[in-house]
Amino acid sequence: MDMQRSLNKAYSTSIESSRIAHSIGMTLDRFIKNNQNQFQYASGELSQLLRDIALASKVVNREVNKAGLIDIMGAAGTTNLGGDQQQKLDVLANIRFTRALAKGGEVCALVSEESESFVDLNNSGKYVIAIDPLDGSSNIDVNVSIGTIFSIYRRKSAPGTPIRQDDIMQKGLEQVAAGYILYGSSTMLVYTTGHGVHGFTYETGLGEYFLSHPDMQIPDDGRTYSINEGLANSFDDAVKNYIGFCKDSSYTARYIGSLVADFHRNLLKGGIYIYPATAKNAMGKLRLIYECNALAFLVEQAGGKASDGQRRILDIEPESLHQRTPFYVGSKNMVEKAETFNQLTIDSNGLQNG
Ligand code: AHM
Ligand code: MG
Repeated sequence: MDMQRSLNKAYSTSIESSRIAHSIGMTLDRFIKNNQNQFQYASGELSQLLRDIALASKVVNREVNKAGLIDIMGAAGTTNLGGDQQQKLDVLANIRFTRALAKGGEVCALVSEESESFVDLNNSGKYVIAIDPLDGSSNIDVNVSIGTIFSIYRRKSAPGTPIRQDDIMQKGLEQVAAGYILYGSSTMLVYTTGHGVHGFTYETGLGEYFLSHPDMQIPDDGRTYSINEGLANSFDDAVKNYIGFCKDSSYTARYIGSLVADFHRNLLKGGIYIYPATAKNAMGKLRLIYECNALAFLVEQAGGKASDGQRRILDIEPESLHQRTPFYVGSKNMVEKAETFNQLTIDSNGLQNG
C-alpha cells in the first residue's frame, strides 16, 4: 500500500515537473527583445513601436469580438445603454491605433485608410506608419475574419523638423517593418523586419501573443486562386485567360473578400490572390501605401512574389496617399504564371499595332 502511494506520488511529481519543464512558448515581447539587434537602427524604438501596435490590436480584438452584440447594445450611430455614442468598428480601430502610436512617441506621422490626409503627430518620432486599421470591415456584420495591415518607414527628414512629402511618400522597398493582425478563428499577429516572417497567436486568457509560426515560408506553388470572379466580365483578357487556365488546371477557388484572411490562407497553403483592374476601377481597388506594400514585403520575405501584373509592388513610386494598384500576390510560380498572361496580351497588342 505504502509502496503504491509512493509510486503514485513519484508519478504525479514527474507529471508536475514535466509540465513546468515545458515552456508555454515565446511571447511576442520576448521575441522582439531577443531580435532587436537585427534592426538596422537598433535603438529600441522600433521594438517599442511594434509593442504599441500589439497592444492596440488587443483592444481592437476585444471590440471585434463584441461586434455580434451590437444588435443588443446598439448599432453604429445610435446610443448605447451607458449613453455613449456607438462608433463604427473601423473608425474605432483607427482611434485605438492612432492613440497608441501617438502616446508611444516613436511615430511622427500616420497615413491611414480612415484619414483623408496624413496625421502629423507633432513629435520628434523617427518613424512613419501607414495603416489600414480594419480592412474588410464589410465582413464584420456576418462574422467573417477581418484584419489590420501596417507598414513602418524610417522618416527621411531630421526629427523635430516639419514632416516632408518624402517622409510620407516612400516606396515599399523602404519599409523597415510590416505586418498584419488577423482577427479570425484565432487572432494572429504576423510581421517582418526584413529577417523572415514570424507569426504569433493570441492567447486571450493570458492576454499575450505567443510565437506559433516561426520563419514562415510560402510554398513556391499552389492550387488555390482568390479573385472576385463575379466581376469577371469587367476584367481584361489577360485576367480572364488566367482564370481560364486556373479552371483548366482544376485549381480551387477560394475568395473570402477579406484581404488579410485570403492572404494568410495563401501564405500558409500556397496560392495566388488577384485584385486586377476592373471597368469601374482602372487601377483595381486596393491601396498601395497601406494595403499592398505591407503584404508585398511580407510575401517576399516568405519567398513569394507581389506585382501589379507587370511591376514589382515594392518598386512602385507612390504619387498620392490613397493611390490604388492592381495586386497580384502569393506563391512565386503562380504570380509569375499570371504575369505571363499580361505579357502575352502586351505582345499581341504590340504585334497588332506594329
Ligand atoms: P476595404 O478597405 O474597404 O475594406 O476594402 C478592401 C477589401 C479587401 O479586404 C478585399 O480583399 C476586397 O476589398 C474585396 O473587394 P470586393 O468586394 O470588390 O471583391
Ligand atoms: Mg482596406
